[in-house]
Amino acid sequence: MRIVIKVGGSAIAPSLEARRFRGYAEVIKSLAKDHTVLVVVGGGTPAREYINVSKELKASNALRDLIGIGVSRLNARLLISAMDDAAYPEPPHDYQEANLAMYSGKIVIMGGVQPGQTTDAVAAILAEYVHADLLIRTTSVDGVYTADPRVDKDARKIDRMTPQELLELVTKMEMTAGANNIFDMLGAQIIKRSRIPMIVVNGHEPKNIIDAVNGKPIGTLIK
Ligand code: U5P
Repeated sequence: MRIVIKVGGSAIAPSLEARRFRGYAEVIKSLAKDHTVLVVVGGGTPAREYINVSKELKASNALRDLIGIGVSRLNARLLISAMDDAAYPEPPHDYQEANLAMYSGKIVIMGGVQPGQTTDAVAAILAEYVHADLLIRTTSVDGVYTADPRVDKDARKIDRMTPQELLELVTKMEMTAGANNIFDMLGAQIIKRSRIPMIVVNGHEPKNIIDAVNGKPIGTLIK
């Protein structure tokens, strides 16, 4: 299969620690033995820190987004560092570059590309562009919930939903630089039109990605 993995910043970089990048690198390398794997990495806590300071300094939203993109690319470089020679050495700047890099046979690892979206949209558009069979999104909770489980004790995990239901859920959320949402709206729209199945899993345990690829009932399936 051709698989795009969106590694949530909240899963790989809640703080910057080598062990988390190592954990992801092991799982990604093992998946790449049987599959073509492309990875998009989010910004995590470091991006939120930079974005908060830039907000205090009165940076525009677009500039804050560019700062977020810069940090996601740094996280991509950290993951590349953990991959020995298995990864393409540079995070591509756009989808075309990523597509070409994929044909090198190396694992492509990238961050954000342009203001006004998050790395969720990057992962969805990349998945569409390269005709991926599956998109996996790792996050800091066990899947998609009816509300944020960290603040709402009545939040219920959804095992399976349609792309239209995902779109309706995310349309209610606000979009600001560094926002921590289930999936961004543009990404949800792309998922809907391209009909690529997506599985949202808890990324604190990167092995969940392997279970999801192997069809085990885990996280939330959006199909
Ligand atoms: N970002 C963009 N465009 C992208 C990817 C990321 O503007 O293509 C910015 C957003 O401000 C986002 C932040 O909130 O970088 C960190 O990315 P993420 O972890 O939210 O995906």
